[in-house]
Amino acid sequence: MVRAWWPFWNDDPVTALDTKLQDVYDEVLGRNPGEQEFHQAVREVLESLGPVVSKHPEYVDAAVIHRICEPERQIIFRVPWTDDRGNVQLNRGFRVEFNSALGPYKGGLRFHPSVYLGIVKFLGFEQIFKNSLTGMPIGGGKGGSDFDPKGRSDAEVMRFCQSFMTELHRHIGEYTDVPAGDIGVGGREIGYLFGQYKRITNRYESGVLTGKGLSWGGSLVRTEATGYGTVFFVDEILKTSGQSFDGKAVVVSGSGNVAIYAVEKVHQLGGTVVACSDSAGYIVDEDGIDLELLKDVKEVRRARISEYADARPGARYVAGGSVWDVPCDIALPCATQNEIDEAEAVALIKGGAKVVAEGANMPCTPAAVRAFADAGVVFAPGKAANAGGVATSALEMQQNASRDAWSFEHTEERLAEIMRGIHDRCLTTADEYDVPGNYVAGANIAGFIKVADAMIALGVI
Ligand code: NDP
Ligand code: 2IT
Repeated sequence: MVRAWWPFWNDDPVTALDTKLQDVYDEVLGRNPGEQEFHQAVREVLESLGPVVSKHPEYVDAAVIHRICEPERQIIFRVPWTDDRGNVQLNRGFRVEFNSALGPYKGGLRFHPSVYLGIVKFLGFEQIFKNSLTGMPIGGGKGGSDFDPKGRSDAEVMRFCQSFMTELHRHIGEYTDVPAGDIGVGGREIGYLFGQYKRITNRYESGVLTGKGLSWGGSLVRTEATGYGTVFFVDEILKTSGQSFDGKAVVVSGSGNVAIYAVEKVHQLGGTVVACSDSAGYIVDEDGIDLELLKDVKEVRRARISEYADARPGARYVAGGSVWDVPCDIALPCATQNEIDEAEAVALIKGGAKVVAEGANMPCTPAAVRAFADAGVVFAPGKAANAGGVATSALEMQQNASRDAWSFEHTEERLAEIMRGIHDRCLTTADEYDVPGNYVAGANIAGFIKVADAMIALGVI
């Protein structure tokens, strides 16, 4: 169960910022009132950039940091649609095209009732640095709607997606902006969105969306990529101390796309996932999650995680509560932002966790990240650890551009290689800036520098 978000850092000041960075942060607060998640994401990056601006004053002189915090374009639109009873429903749609210095805007669409501009901006901001870290030619963007797909029929989801795309189509394109999935948006939604794009534009433009089905331009491994990639990243962390997943107990939060394929890869690498969750509660299965049953409950039946425990002898369901109370060696938060605050971090540390890697975007609050650092828990931020999803989206774009389709083995090997590359880039950069082993600083600095250099090269635009 994920708790309501709490504006913790206002009362709990963290690392002081360099004065020039504080000016940027103050401006971000002033320009974007009430968008707490966006403030949090910006602050987290700025806290890593102190040594960068000392070494490279040109980033401040050219106002690169100021510019990187301001989206290039923000689109907000009305999404009316008709439900199965004939009632007209209304939602709000968003697309924030944050930064295109490295390539077309790239990032997912989230359909969840909590979505508002501040969430889309935090996700779009994170996406800039994540996409940069992948080494692929993709800028950063994000979108979504406050539409709640839960309990809606396929026909309702289709009508919503068609209405959403009726506006979105004029803003996206293979060379402009390439959306994909995120919370509440999977293969079904991408299908309806792609169908409507094709119908309106009369173009079979495969490269306009990623996460497509295999028979209509999708890539093998894209469904698995985020979860697999997170586990590959942890495998690299474990290798640095001569360890592996073998015999390790793992707790995963969520039971959606990222969580399910994280479970699958942990099991393939010899670990045991003993618990996972949804927004209503969590299940504990000491024998290891039965993946086929989990997929049946969540992917086929779209049911609640409690039904897993109903069908599995030996498993138990806990309504509400915190999945982080379950002892483990490795924790993979794969549900949503701010799901681990200080109290959950302390519970994890007490339960024996030695590595925490973010499969979700910003699931750990700053207080949680500090608690992990103080306890010597290795912490891998989402920008690095969950970049496998968007990296494989870029591989899907490559296949679309060359009208090719790669094998599962080849694509998975490319993903593993990309994750190794991100891992090594984080550590090399952390060494270079005298913060050895700090994956947060390594990811933020390496992600930032590539975008900042491109922005300087492209002029004041
Ligand atoms: P899904 O919609 O497939 O699954 C989301 C899971 O998280 C569900 O189990 C859901 O439970 C739970 N969850 C979502 N929102 C909340 C909430 N507010 N409170 C409690 N539980 C919640 O999404 P994904 O697996 O695709 O995404 C999970 C995370 O991974 C997100 O942070 C996303 O941004 C991130 N991510 C996703 C990528 C992708 O390729 N899909 C790539 C990189 C990061 P319930 O069903 O009960 O709502
Ligand atoms: O947060 C993310 O990286 C995603 N939701 C995937 C984005 C993508 O374009 O594949």
